[in-house]
Amino acid sequence: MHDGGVKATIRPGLAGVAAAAVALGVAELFAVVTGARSAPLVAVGGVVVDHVPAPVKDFGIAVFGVHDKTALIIGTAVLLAAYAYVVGVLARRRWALAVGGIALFGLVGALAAVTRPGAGAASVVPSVAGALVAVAVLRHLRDRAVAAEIDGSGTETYEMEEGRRRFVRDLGIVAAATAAAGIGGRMLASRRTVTTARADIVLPPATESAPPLPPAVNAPGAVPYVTPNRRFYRIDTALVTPQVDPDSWTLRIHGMVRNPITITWAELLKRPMVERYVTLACVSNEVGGDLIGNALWLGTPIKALLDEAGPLPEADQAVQRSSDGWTCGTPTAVLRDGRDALLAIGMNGEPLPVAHGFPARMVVPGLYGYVSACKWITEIELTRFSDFDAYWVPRGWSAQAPVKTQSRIDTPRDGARKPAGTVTVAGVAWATHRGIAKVEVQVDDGPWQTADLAPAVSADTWRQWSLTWAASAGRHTLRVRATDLDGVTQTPLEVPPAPDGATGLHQVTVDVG
Ligand SMILES: Nc1nc2c(c(=O)[nH]1)N[C@H]1C(S)=C(S)[C@@H](COP(=O)(O)O)O[C@H]1N2
Ligand SMILES: [Mo]
Repeated sequence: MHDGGVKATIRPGLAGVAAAAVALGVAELFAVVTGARSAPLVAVGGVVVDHVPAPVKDFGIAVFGVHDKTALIIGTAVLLAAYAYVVGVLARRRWALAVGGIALFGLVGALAAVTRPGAGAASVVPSVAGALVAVAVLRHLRDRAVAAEIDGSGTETYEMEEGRRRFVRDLGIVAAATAAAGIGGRMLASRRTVTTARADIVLPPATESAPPLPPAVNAPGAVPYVTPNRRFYRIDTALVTPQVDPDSWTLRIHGMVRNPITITWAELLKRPMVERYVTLACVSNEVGGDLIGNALWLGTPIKALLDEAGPLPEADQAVQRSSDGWTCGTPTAVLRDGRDALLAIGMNGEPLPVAHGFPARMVVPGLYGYVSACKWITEIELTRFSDFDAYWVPRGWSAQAPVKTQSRIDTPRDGARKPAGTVTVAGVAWATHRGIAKVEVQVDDGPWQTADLAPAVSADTWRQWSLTWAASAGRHTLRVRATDLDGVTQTPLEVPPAPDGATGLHQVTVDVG
């Protein structure tokens, strides 16, 4: 048996990867104390999220959905493993260089962590501790790996075999320690989440209830008028969901105001609370996409709070800031024009789910989420559009973005097969805050046929629509368009989501017969 050049790099390489893994595990443990966002993988991932170049228009644009984030963390981990492998190989002959490699890793993690919004000096601790542990572990495993190598004579000795056994054993111990640190860190961190605080909350009764729900379209395959929380789309830049304890939460309204105010959770609960159905839409929604949902929100009208603070006349932008430093800017005038712009604490009868902004978020009818719907909100700063660009603006998105008139076919699905005869075509249409006046469906190149509209509780929600179609055998294309209450019909012109929302008509192809 020959233990030649290949294995001579494999063992040190594995030692490097193991050292990196245990470093991350140890960092995770320290991050229990210093905050989840100070863990190096999350901190570096956060920096990457914030610096995705604006021209990368097809990647994650104005959105980081749940999947983008998982992909980012896995991608970062794979890159790190490759780096650690090289450091491990270096450690065999050029120890100082390997230590330099680890120091660089620690430095990058520490720098990322300490520059994240809300970070303090302690944020460097997980990266530094991880790097120190990595040096010790790598040194030990490297010695084991070297002892397991065949020397120049090429003959295998009992010592070498024993050395290999020891290497494998110690690698196993390191792997177990990594898993223990990682899992332990997770378990400890989950005890520090706000899930328990949320479970203890009793929402105040609404001082004004939402109108009763109108009869809905219940065709099989139709999307319900109210989106259940667990099915509500989730979009944000947060790699770890912010944990904001209501007991220490405050909302500060400041900047260009006559009377800066700060309210606590207890004070918020004493304010008038209205219940409103409002449809929330993401600017990154493609035509026919599902980054939209309708919920019953419980919240206090933000207008009254702003009025107390007294924005100066020049303050045309209300910048909302979340606990993790994300910002969005809403025209001050929109928040005060009488629409149901809410500082919301309840969603479909429950406290806000943590992923949807617990304990408090903004909901503003008529504007895309990235310019209005700040989750985990802690601050509203009155300023001017000419003085401050919120998070997505320097990344190529419009500073102002009312929701465009859109419609979607939910049933039949694209590519469906249907027997000839009567087929119910149904979907939703929205022009939030303007309201939907009409929905029409076109089969192939036929005339536009007017669909039935379900009643909506207000202009601030989407409307369900349906149409009975006498389907003949063959392949058909169904197309939908909506007209809003301003009389404007949805444009067939196709534009992508950037910079201020996609347009075009949704269509599905159905095989009948
Ligand atoms: N703190 C914070 N709030 C945020 C975002 C974010 O990245 N961070 N994204 C916004 C965007 S782009 C949208 S579309 C909505 C989505 O809200 P939801 O996840 O509750 O559906 O939240 C908005 N509020
Ligand atoms: Mo969004």
